[in-house]
Amino acid sequence: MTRVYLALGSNLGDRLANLRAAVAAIEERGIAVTARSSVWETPPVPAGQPPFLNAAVAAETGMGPLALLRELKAIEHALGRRPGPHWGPRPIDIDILLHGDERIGMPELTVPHPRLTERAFVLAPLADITRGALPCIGVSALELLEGTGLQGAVRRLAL
Ligand code: A4P
Ligand code: MG
Repeated sequence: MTRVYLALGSNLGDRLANLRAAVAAIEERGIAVTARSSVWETPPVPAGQPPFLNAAVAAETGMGPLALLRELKAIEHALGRRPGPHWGPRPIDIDILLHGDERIGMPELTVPHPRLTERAFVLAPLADITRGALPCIGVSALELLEGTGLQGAVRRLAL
């Protein structure tokens, strides 16, 4: 079994229901969720679209990275995600942040997630469920979050 960290984001429809449905679907597909962050309200990047709710979960899975990506894409589709503009509004986005200590650089999958270290909307939830140095990265999510200078822009909604 491998410990993975997933980032979830929604800025269309019932955002909280979308996040909850995504976590339920992840578990239904046999990916055992072991920790979940608070829900955070975050300004959209880039601006000009509705604000996001973001969260992160830790999970244990026997799936390899590509099999996991396929499952997550199927969940996104089942929850109403359809191809749209890159970085455009979406009911649900599920990204693989980390997959054990694997480094992957394929056209369809980059792990650790390439923008992980610079995004408060990823790091604030990730800091809820991790302590100490992140695998592959060697720095804690909290330190990275402080480094963004954007801590004040994201807001914790619920524990
Ligand atoms: N892909 C490559 N690496 C990964 C990975 N580690 N995890 C590929 C998941 N997918 C990965 O993703 C496009 C392709 O990236 C996938 O087909 C997969 O093969 P997508 O989800 O279809 O499209 P996207 O989300 O628009 O692109 P991307 O690159 O995932 O965007 P980001 O960087 O995730 O940005 N602002 C706030 N506040 N909160 C957000 O959650 N999210 C985005 C999306 C932009 N702004 C945001 C938020
Ligand atoms: Mg994505």
